[in-house]
Amino acid sequence: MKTDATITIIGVPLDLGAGRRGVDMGPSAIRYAGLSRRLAELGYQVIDYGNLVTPMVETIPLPPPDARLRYLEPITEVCERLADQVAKVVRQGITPLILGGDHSLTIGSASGSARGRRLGLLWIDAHADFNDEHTTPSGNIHGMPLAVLTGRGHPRLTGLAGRVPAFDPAHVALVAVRDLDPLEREALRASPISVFTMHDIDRRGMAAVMEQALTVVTTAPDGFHLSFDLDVVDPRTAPGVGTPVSGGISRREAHLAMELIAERGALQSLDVVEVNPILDERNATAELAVELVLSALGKRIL
Ligand code: 5AB
Ligand code: MN
Ligand code: MN
Ligand code: MN
Repeated sequence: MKTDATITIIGVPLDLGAGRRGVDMGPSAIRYAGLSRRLAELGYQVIDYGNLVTPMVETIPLPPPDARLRYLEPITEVCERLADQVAKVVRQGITPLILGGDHSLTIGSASGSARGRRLGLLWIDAHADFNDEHTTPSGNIHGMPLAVLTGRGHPRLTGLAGRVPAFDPAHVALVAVRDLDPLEREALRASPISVFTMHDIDRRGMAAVMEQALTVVTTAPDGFHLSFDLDVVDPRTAPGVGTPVSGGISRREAHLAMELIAERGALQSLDVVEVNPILDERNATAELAVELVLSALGKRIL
């Protein structure tokens, strides 16, 4: 992407897909860390669309304790509006940058970006987010978006791109995963998705893993969508996330991944999700999110 291009920021203060409060404040924290100004310094035209209206958990009925798809209705409604907004921005030739919010929002952002075109999907996350209502241990929809986007899940969610699946699993790569639920693991092993675990990164290095992952997602004809869950970074570096898992990638590995994404020149849209300012230390995770977005959009040290 040329660094004089236009970027539209869309905040999604959604936390209904997560098991705890706080990620609804992620978009504010990322903006507070200087996102717009830093993107403008890099040369981009920046349009901040503001936040989508999202329901607050206190204002809607609590789901039953055994719910398998907690808050399906309000999450679907937010994802529909987000998909429409993202598709509209894409039609104008503008790159959408979506700020989360919990990871269920990517059902909307990635589906909207994939409307009318064939994109790859690069998922960088400690988790696979590959559960459905039968495999989930929590009922939380933020553990399901990758399954939904590759065609497995509730029909209200799988169809938002205008076709099912929104993404061909042969064009999907999952990077730096280290925490899988037992049934989710079985589903992932049976799927054609290209999975690069922390073990692969330890053995082969981030550069080699990312080159291969990027080759997978750029076999799609129209570029790719990036979904970046901040919990992929080690919690010592990124403490402000809802579901921390120790043993994550370093700050430099995260930057390298983003720099290699920029070098490919095929990124069409991106989201950064799961920043939880309540659990953060002096906004460090939101600041890291900004730095990583800049690297993904072409910032160079020299
Ligand atoms: B995240 C878990 N697999 O399904 C589940 O942060 C955690 O978007 C999901 O990656 C974590 O509830 C979702 C246990
Ligand atoms: Mn995660
Ligand atoms: Mn996730
Ligand atoms: Mn999380």
